[in-house]
Amino acid sequence: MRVVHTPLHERHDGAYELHRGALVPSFESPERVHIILQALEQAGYGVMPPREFPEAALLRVHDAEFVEFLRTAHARWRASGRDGSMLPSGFPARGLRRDRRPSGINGAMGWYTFDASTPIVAGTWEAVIAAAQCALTAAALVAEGESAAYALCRPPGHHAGRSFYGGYCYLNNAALAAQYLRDHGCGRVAVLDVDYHHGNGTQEIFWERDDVMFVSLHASPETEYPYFLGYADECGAGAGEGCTLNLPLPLGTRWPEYRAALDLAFEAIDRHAPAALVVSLGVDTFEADPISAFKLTTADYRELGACLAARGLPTVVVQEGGYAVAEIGANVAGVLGAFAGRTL
Ligand code: Q9C
Ligand code: ZN
Repeated sequence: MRVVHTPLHERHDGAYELHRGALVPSFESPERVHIILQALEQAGYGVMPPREFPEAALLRVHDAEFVEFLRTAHARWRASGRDGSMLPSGFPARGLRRDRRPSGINGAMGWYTFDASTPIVAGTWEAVIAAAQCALTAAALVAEGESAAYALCRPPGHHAGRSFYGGYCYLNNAALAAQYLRDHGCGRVAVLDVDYHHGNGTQEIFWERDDVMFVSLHASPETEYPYFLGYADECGAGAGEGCTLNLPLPLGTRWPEYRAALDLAFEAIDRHAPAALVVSLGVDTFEADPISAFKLTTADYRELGACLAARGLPTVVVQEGGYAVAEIGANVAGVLGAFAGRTL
C-alpha cells in the first residue's frame, strides 16, 4: 500500500483556536503528520509525493468563489493590517441575512466558515491544495488498479462542504477522492467516515447523489462537534434519498459497540454495491484523544483495519482527525497494517 505525503502540510500551522471558551494552541498540528509518517516509514511503507492536478479537479466538488476566497483570504487579512491566524467573530445565524456576502474580510470569513477553531495562516492555502493533491493521487492510484492507497492528508477535510470550511478542514479531501474515482471509470463509490466527528461536509456534498453513498459512525451531535448535523434521521434527499446513513454513538463507546455499528454500516454499503470505498480515517476515536470521548484502543485499530480490508474493495484511505499525538502513529499504522498485509 502506497502512502502519499508531502512536507508542504507544514505551511499550515495555526497558532490557536477557540476551545471551550478559551484560545488554546491548535490541536491540529504539523506534529501529527510527522509522527504518522515516522511510524509508516518504520513499518516499511513506500512514501511518494502527490502528483499535480488542475484546479478543475477541485471544482468538481467545490464552489469557485469559495476556492477563490480560500486562495486569497490571508492576503486580504494582511492587506487589512493584520497578520498571523485569521479567526472569525460573527456568523449569519437565524435572523441575519444570508443573501449578501460582506465585502470585508471579517464578514466574508464568518460567511464561509461555521466555527472559530479553523484558523487561516499565510501558508494555509499551499497546505490545503497539497492535501487535496495527496487525496487525488491516492484516488488515481486506485483508479489505475492499485487495490489500496493512503493519503496522509493535512489539514483534514471531512467538515468542509461545497462552499464552507470549518472543523480544521478547508477542502474536502475524501470527497475529492470519491469524485475523482467517479470521473475516472469507477462505478458507485461509498465513503465510510470513521472519524469521531460527523463528516458534515462530505454529507452535504453528496446529499442528493445516488452514485456516492455516505456512511458515518460518530459521536452524537447532541453533545459533540459539529453539533448541528449527524442525526440518524438524515438519510439524503432527491435522488440521494437512502444514500446517506448516520450511526451516532454515545460518549464512552468501546470497540464491541463500535464494531456492531460498523457491521450495520457495511450492511448498508453492501446493499449499495459500490465499486470502490473511500475511508475517512480519523483516529480521534482513541481513548486518550484530548478532544473526544470514545474508548478505542491501539489494538482496536488493527481490528478496524481488518474489518475495512476484509471487504476486498479497492480502497482509498484518507487521513482526517486524531489528536493524541503520541499514539497517532501506532493507531494509523494499526489500521493500515491490515491493508498492507493484503496488498504490500
Ligand atoms: N469545544 C476533525 O477531527 N473543535 N475535526 C471543537 C469543541 C473542532 C475536529 C471545539 C473539532 C474539529 C477533522
Ligand atoms: Zn474528528
